[in-house]
Amino acid sequence: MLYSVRMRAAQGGAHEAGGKHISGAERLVSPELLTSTAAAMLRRALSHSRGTADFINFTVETVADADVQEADCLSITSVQVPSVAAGRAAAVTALVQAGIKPAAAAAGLERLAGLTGSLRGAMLVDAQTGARLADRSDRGVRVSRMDIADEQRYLHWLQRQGYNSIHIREAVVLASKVMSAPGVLAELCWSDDPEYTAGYVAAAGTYTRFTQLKPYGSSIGGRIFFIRENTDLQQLIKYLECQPVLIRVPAEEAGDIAISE
Ligand code: WAQ
Ligand code: MG
Repeated sequence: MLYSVRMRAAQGGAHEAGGKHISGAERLVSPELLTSTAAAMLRRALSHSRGTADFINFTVETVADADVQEADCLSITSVQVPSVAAGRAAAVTALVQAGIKPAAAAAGLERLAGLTGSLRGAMLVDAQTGARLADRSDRGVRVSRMDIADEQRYLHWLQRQGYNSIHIREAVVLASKVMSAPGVLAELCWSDDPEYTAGYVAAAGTYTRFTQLKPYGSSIGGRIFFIRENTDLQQLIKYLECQPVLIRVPAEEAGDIAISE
């Protein structure tokens, strides 16, 4: 049995009462890690660069082992870009390579860049037309009930590639679940943390980081999932929100670690 632990924190009241989203986190942990996981989330919500939360919601639920699916971890590539404009142009190119129509890729980027506040979840966007799908206005679709299968191996794997930030650690797990969903072609994301300018495009097994997708100091970030035509949106949203998924570190890397230890 595992526990799904979810936290969302806001300032100025609950999200549903118009509060500003401060922080959120999703984990899927064994019973012995439940208390420490929840305590770490609480600490995070209370000291966040986006501001101090005055509303914090926790949800803890058991998940039966038989209900858990597995999915492969994306591989990570980093692209240094000289400016936000260059990063955004490179991100659009990566989306087009992933099969998103150029106009839809550009429209998706404009949707993120044009937000006036951060949503709690992701926008779904048609990969052909750039139209927003299943619009839930400022709520979006919150991906939940996912974690890494073997955390120590994952941290080791990340560290060997020079990645230590918690932003990357969490985003790769989220993007790996999203890319395992039926109908998702690609994801575009940048952080809502004002000091964090990097973002990524996930597509076709790869998580491509761009060092600058957002100006320093901006606290508006977000996520867009580009959806293939004829996708059953109800089924997709159910998978993203509810299906428990554990992410496996790539097999050959795991083999390397086993040999070197
Ligand atoms: N499901 C859907 N959307 C989410 C979720 C979720 N579980 N969590 C966050 N979002 C949306 C929400 O609109 C946030 O405002 C936005 O994404 C950004 O969330 O160096 O830190 O947690 O490799 O601020 C990218 C890492 C970090 C780039 C992304 O996102 C790198 C990050 P944040
Ligand atoms: Mg954030």
